[in-house]
Amino acid sequence: MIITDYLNIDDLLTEEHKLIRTSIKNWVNKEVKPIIDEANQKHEAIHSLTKQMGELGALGSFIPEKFGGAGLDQIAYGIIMQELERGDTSIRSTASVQSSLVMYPIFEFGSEEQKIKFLPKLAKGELIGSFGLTEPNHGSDPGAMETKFIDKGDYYLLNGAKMWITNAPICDLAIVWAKNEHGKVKGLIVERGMQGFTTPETHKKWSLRASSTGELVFDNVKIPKENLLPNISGLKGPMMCLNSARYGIAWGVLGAGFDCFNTAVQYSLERKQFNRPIASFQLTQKKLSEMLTDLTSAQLMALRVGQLKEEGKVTPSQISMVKRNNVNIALKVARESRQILGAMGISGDFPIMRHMMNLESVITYEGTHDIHLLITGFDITGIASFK
Ligand code: TGC
Ligand code: FAD
Repeated sequence: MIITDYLNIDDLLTEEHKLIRTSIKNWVNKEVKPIIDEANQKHEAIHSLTKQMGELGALGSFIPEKFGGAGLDQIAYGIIMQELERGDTSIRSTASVQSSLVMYPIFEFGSEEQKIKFLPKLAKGELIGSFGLTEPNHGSDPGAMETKFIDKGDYYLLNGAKMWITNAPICDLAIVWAKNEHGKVKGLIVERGMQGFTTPETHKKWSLRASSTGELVFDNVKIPKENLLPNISGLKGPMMCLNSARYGIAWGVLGAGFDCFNTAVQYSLERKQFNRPIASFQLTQKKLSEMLTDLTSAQLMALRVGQLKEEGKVTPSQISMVKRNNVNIALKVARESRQILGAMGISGDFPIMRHMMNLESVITYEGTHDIHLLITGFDITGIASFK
């Protein structure tokens, strides 16, 4: 018995949404699930699947078909993220960085030439992108970034470093946010092979072990002028990208959460202690009931925010609320599910510990749990408490 839709939320979806879900789910079952534990155990990233995600339409699903995207709506984007993260957060991270943090800014802020040059190849997974906002000294406060570029007439000269960047070591191009000589944040497309651009890998992670994470280091990198994103200025540029990615995460973590919950239900029905299935104990049923209630409320929030986003009515604070709430619920579900499995909960024979460790990154990246709480506090009171 697999429970994924306690309140018949399917009735609110279109046939197309359901078909997309089935196709991504089947692909995850066939291509991701069989290899994902070993990849995590060995701390090996699974880039080989990126092109297949492109064929499935999972990269830039909301980008118009004219530029190689699938031209799908925001709910479809959420469903794709959910099904990918049911497999593993690493695969969802690749799809959400590529879609929301690389293709989205090129589509929204880029020139026609940049869109034609990069978007179709990114949609196919022929090019892999990364997004550089966080720096060694600036995570929650990206507005204080130190990476900067100066206008040298024929080109821009870029110096600085970004840290904790998903897919940095394998990226073909990076969307890099840096300040110009007037202190304005601008977006640059930095391409692999540009002299002075290096991408050292970050090792020894206990989370997102099947994802490649690293730095973007710029040592006097000459950036051609046509690689500046012309149609955006200020911190709101990267923040708009984050709105899209944070929304996708709110759906993605439902996949991880339900995978943990269903594993725990199954195990509790089969595992016997004191001559009874552990599912028969009231304390186990309390855990399962609370988990399903929380996951169902998280589903409804994701769907409603998706509807508002599709209608162009969503606010960044609403997205902060759903990102924070849903990641928190998924992580709580992972921790409770692990307890239900007892010692087996820490084994790679089950997905729970892997999801739990991954979610420890998700609760921090794209804005920490506490930063999103403060964004909600700001929305309620009109007083920014983070500075
Ligand atoms: P603040 O003064 O509030 O704002 C500066 C300008 O930005 C605008 N803005 C937004 N615009 C659109 N959407 C949003 N969500 C926005 N948030 C802010 C704001 O209106 C203002 O515009 P303007 O025109 O008036 O200049 O900025 P602040 O310096 O006080 O910082 C605010 C704060 C703390 C909320 C924000 O910076 C923040 O959210 N910090 C968290 C940083 C973060 O989320 N980093 C994520 C890095 S990327 C990542 O983690 C990818 S993981 C990928 C994966 O593997 O899936
Ligand atoms: P800090 O900002 O140093 O925060 C540390 C603690 O202090 C947190 O608990 C935080 O909530 C708290 N804190 C900070 N300020 C306040 C305040 N004003 N009030 C109260 N508490 C506060 N970044 C990218 O740009 N691109 C990527 O692709 C990317 N991928 C990532 C992948 C992984 C696996 C991870 C782990 C991170 C990734 N990040 C990426 C970085 C991520 O966005 C940052 O880690 C995150 O924004 C937090 O920054 P920080 O780690 O520097 O923590």
